[in-house]
Amino acid sequence: MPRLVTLAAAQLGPIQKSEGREVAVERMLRLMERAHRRGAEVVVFPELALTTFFPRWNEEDIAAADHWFETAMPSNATAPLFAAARKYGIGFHLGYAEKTPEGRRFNTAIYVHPSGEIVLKYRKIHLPGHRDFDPIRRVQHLEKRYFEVGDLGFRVVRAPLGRERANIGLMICNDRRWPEAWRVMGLQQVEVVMVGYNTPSLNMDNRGFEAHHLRVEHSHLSIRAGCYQNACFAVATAKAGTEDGHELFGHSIIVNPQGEIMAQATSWDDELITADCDLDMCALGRSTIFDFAAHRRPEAYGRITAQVGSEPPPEWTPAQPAE
Ligand code: CDV
Repeated sequence: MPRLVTLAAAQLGPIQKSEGREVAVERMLRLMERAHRRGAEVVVFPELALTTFFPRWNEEDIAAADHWFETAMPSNATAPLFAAARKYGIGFHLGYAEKTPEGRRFNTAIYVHPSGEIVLKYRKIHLPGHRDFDPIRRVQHLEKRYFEVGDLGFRVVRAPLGRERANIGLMICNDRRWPEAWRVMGLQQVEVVMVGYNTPSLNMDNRGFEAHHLRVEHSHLSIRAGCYQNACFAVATAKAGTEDGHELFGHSIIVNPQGEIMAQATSWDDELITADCDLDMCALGRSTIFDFAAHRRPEAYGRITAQVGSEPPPEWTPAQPAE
């Protein structure tokens, strides 16, 4: 018997700076209802799904950005999402900005069981961008200013997913580009990775040339490789379209353990894509080419955890000095 689950990526179109959570939540509720009608058992929403991608806006006083953050989950604004999960019997993934009671700020994602209970929480570890206003950049990316590095690691939990139980892991946006994040979860036999993202259509660093068409390619390449090399599915969901003049690409995808794209969004707006996923597909890779117990060689991987930045290799010099 296949272990079938129907997974959905609920891509969101743009959310403007002036729009409140209730606008986003209303749109998300419509997507949940659509997911229910299509038989989806889990819906994955993007990173920072409740607001515009606010790290592009500079606030000298970080407290002035507090209105973008959630101090409780669920809150009054997000409670309808939890109620919809119960009504439809659907689990969901939500990305949001979290401010803890101690005043710590994180870029956070949760996976919520259809009962409304939070099964798994993740706080983004790879924070791209910079801490201070950068005059060279076309658009600011101040994640390092607004968020602390996540302190929950890359945890995987076995939990109900539709009628099955599955090994579930979460990552957020830039994490998808780091093989280390995937492998730490692969080592916990992850079967479904949920990842939301906000990625500008253009490289905003303004420090070199990255062809426009390769932006999506690099995102898909990273997700497909992560799935293949760790024998898992991924649901990767974008916030897409133009927010206050700043374009984010869409192209949300659902990927299988062979690295194949099973479904892909084609708009840069609210859009639901679904795929029927047999979780037993994870067994092939995990028991053959990526049978970690048989083939990994951690004794050769010391640099991966011992070192952060790269360093130049030693210079080769010929044994015989040139005449
Ligand atoms: N939100 C993100 O983490 N975005 C980054 C961009 C800045 C490159 C990403 O990796 O998609």
